[in-house]
Amino acid sequence: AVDLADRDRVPAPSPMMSALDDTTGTGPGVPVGSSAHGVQSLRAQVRETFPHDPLAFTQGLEFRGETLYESTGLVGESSLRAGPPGRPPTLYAELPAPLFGEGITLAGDKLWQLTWRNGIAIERDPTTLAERRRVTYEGEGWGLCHQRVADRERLVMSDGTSRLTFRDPKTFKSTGGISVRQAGQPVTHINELECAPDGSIYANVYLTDTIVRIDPHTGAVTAQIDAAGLLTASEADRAEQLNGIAAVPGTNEFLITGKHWPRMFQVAFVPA
Ligand code: DDQ
Ligand code: CA
Repeated sequence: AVDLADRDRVPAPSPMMSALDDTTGTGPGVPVGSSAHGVQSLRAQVRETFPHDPLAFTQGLEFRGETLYESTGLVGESSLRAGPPGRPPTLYAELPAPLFGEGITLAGDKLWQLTWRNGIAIERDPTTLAERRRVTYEGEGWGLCHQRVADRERLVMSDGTSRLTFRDPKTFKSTGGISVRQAGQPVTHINELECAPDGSIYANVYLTDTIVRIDPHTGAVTAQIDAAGLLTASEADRAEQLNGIAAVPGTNEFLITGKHWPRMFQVAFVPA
């Protein structure tokens, strides 16, 4: 069973975390103005667009340097790709049936890739994508990200519920977790994750065009981001859900896309 006590510690988000928060003078987890639950309303402002493989059923997205890593799902179509954003991947690994690929994250010299209902996480070499070993876990695998903490590190994993499980990046063993809540209510279907440089966790909410920003100490949603309307109507007809968020290194911006989307969007989260 997952121990929900937050035994891990992460530093409080930096007061300089992003220009966005300067609009309120507060950071994640701090109530904004007189709003009862301190949830900021933000929207995704497009700064740049990139092509995206419309055959990719996107399940995980993360940058390291100038390399974008993307995992895809569906049985018989699951993969892991890496390369410059918007270009054909320079590295490609298949994930054969019956595995259904899900979230990925990089942690030092390891890349972890989840599977949906197979109960298997795969450790790979990020420089070649070669599989090193497999570990098992209970429950479903959805999103994954990696946080550097002052003197240690942890993985954060979602499973389709409101729970985020913390894991040791070396062993994949559970070290605790939190429950994502907004206005006191659990937020379920937490999907692809991004551990941002400011310490907060961003999450796609499955079957919605909403991204939530989560305080990693408490699980409280501190911002709700409306990312609807990025695709044209005809693009949206052929595409599925928004899923996939990656912090763009050296910026306050994010790359976001979706399952079978023909484009990716570099966006800033600005007041709605
Ligand atoms: N998840 O990525 C949200 C975790 C799961 C998406 C599942 C989409 C259904 C595809 C068809 C399933 C066939 C077993
Ligand atoms: Ca991500």
